[in-house]
Amino acid sequence: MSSLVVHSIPGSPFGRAVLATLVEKNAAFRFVAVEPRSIKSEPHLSMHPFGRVPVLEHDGFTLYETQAVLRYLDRLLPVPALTPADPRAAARMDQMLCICDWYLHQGVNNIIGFQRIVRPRLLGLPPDEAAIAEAVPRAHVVMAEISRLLGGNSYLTGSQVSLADMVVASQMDFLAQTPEWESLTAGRANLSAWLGRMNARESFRATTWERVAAMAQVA
Ligand SMILES: N[C@@H](CCC(=O)N[C@@H](CS)C(=O)NCC(=O)O)C(=O)O
Repeated sequence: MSSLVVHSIPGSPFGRAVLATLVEKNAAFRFVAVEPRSIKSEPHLSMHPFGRVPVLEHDGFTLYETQAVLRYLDRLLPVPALTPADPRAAARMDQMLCICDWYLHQGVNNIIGFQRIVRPRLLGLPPDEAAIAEAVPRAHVVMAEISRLLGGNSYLTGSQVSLADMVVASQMDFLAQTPEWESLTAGRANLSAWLGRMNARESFRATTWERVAAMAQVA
């Protein structure tokens, strides 16, 4: 059995970034499903004191925070490299990872994605339309900037896939399941084309919500 263990919730975009990275690396791993209602209590808090997912365990080493986990995996499993060698492309990757944490997730996906998908699907509650409406202008700013930085490249840092694509595409594919997606990508065809490219990769086909839920059942 693999010594790499990912604890996450099926459907979690941050969790998906870790799982997709492991698939890109062709690494064996085990998936442990975390029950959403139990993440703010023990035993999960012993692994992640902030009560979130994902968490990686590797031979007694426990790590949380997706960026840290991805960089660890990229050093641990260096082939194929998911950090560009070129300093400017690497800087773009770092920038995209920060944009994802600070602007795409915070204030956009944790509002629109949460209200549209998580609340109805996992909590059985209706979306808060006012919260969504308030987040949409921020979402346009984020989408415009990611579209501008992507430009005519195949991937976010150039012609090769990187950790930035793993993280941003996981968030974007979540947002793509909401009715807001159409207006958010209007006039930004490069974003939809890039997400299509990402979704065609084995790493993304293997880590859809349904496929991760199925992993949880056999773990
Ligand atoms: N900064 C954390 C964010 C992780 C995060 O927010 N995960 C979400 C799921 S995608 C979560 O655990 N949400 C539960 C909550 O906020 O209570 C990371 O990069 O891993």
